[in-house]
Amino acid sequence: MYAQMVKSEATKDDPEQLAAFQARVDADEKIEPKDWMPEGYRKTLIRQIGQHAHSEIVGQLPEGNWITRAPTLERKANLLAKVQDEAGHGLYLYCAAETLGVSRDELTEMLLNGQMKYSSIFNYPTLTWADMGAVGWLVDGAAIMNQVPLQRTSYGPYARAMVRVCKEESFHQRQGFHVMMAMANGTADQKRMAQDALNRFWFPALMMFGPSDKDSVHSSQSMAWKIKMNTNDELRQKFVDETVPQAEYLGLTIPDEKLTWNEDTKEYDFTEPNWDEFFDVISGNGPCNVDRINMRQKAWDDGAWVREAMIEHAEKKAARKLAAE
Ligand code: BYC
Repeated sequence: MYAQMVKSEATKDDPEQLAAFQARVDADEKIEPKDWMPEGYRKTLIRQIGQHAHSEIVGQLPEGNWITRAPTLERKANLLAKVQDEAGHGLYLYCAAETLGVSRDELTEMLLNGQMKYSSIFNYPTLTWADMGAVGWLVDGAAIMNQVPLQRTSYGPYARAMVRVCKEESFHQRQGFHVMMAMANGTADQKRMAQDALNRFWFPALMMFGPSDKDSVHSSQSMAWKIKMNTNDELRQKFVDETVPQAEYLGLTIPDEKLTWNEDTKEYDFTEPNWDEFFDVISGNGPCNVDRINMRQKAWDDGAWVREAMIEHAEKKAARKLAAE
């Protein structure tokens, strides 16, 4: 079922149709839901948009965990709004995926039975309030780095969803940085907590961009179709280059002894994340994978009566309309 729906495969499409499609993509024309598209293009989009939507929804869990424990009313209101925004992002993205002929229920089932992935980052726990700063600063920061170019992606509904998502993510990144500033300039204990959060989230944030280019299975085809605009390593490098000065401004130390400015490349040299850990986490063995999926399963089960009531209501309404005609 999953293989049929989202796994890319050697395409059997007509070469002329394929060439015409590629010419449209190369000319930066947007592909819209009713346009002809190669089956592999459709499946790749369902996989990527679905995974992105799931990440937004699962991503609410580590932060939602801190709403009741925010240190001030203002911080609580900000965090509440941020988590609510993530729900909205998930909904725009599920809607974009639905235009490709997959239902939200099917996508959710594939998340719950392990056939679809969500971002590796959300399998790490949020242990202290400083983690809310680190998540906003680094996780939303990495998400923006990846998503700003996706506003130019070839599939119209995805590109348009990204415009709004990016506006909100940039607010999220700033609220995270603001929390980090308060902690880094606070008491010695607060500064220690901020440093500890940076230590724990740095390498997982670098992993968000995906495996190194040599191990990325989808990049070349996805980039040819403009489903992806940059390679994983390009975006990771950009993230490091932009984030290092921010850490310096905070007076915090990036936990990488090899981090050095390279005068020749005009980029930072840095240590790669532990890729064995990354592959282990995306195979379901990270610290919080089981908890996250159990929470989503519970929410899905608890919401069943609402979905059923909505469908029944819609069916009754349609029957009444039909009877009146
Ligand atoms: N986590 O060939 P590759 C957010 C998988 S969070 C889990 O390079 P691709 C947010 C990949 O799926 C960010 N799995 O793949 C922020 C593939 O496995 P399958 C969500 C990962 O797709 C704050 C395999 O590894 N954003 O928004 O070309 C609060 C090989 O990788 C990861 C998006 O999803 C990972 N980090 O490139 C709330 C952005 N990396 O599917 C929410 C859109 C790789 O063959 N997505 N894998 O079994 C993308 O840009 C791309 O899908 C990726 C991966 C760059 C993530």
